[in-house]
Amino acid sequence: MDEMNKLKEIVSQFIGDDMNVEVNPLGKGHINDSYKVVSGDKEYVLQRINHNIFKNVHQLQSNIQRVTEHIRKKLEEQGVPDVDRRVLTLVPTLDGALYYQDTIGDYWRVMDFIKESKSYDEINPELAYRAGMAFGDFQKMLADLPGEPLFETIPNFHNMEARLETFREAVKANKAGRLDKVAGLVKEIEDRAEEMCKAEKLHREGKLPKRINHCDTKVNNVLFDNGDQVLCVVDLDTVMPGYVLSDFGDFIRTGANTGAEDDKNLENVSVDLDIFEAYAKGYLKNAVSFLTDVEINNLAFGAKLLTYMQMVRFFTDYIDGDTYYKIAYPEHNFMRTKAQFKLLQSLEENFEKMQQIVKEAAR
Ligand code: GN1
Ligand code: MG
Repeated sequence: MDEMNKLKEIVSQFIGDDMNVEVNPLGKGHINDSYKVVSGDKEYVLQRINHNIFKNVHQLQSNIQRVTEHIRKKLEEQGVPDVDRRVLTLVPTLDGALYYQDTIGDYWRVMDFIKESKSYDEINPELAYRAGMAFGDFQKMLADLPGEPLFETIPNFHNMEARLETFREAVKANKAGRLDKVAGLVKEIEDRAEEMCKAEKLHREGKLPKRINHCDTKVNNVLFDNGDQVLCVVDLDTVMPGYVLSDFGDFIRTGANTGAEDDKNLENVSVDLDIFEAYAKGYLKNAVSFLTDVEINNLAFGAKLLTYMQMVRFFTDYIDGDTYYKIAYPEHNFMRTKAQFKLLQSLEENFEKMQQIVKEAAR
């Protein structure tokens, strides 16, 4: 069976047979494969879940189901109009399951496509302000999720100590033989290691709580409508307990970068303080009521931390021989590493200003 027929056969498990169904690639994720499906006047997103990375698909899907149902209920209670565009909706298989496993063992899921929506890779301060409010609201809505804690879909996902351990093992093993030319950057990582493990330390001391976080607050995980108002946040694979500074930091890492995450021209890469400020104001508008002083005082640190963490993750994958992230060319992970390092340096240079901005925004 060719690839397209295979995709159509998978779609039919969720929506039944449709001879005229259209399936096309969608989005820029580094992990899962996404497709847009059109069947009559209905539109869906089909995704192949990367099972090497999300080892327990059942738990993953159950998290998403709980999170989306909880948010849906809140929105309905608040009388928010157009709820179907304000939260993701999982489409079960015809047998009522939240995912489908095909004959070669791949896992698939389907969601409703959110109509007339768009995402941005680059934004302006006004959009950053709205995105900040959206992520603040997201954390707030999930604060009273009933029942068991959510599963950690990827254990130790934003745990810097664990990430550094994995990094050091990769350096030791030097599997792809790439270490010689990158020794300088290994030192840059080690020089900052202690500072960057501060969150775990604060947590152990009981000073920094874990809350339900999105854990992939990339700028393009926010959907806007045609009038540039936020519809909802998407990509809920990693919603799990974590530090709020992570969610704050990952948005700044992606949304307040004047260049791209993998920019080949490092001159393009730096922090845009106007976007930083707008996001901080929007986020804190909705979140200041439930955050502690320690959380607020560490938001700007979160921007450094998540950039450093992403640098470490790309670098680890490069040293390992590119087994985790999809790459577009052989040195892609190294380019990503260098671009994240450049951003980190810019964040370090501007750290005092960022601290001041957060302080003002929290008033
Ligand atoms: C991955 O696939 P995507 O773009 O949603 C990664 C994030 C990284 C990001 C870097 C499960 O997200 O943690 O920050 O790439 N997701 C996972 O661009 O590892
Ligand atoms: Mg993601």
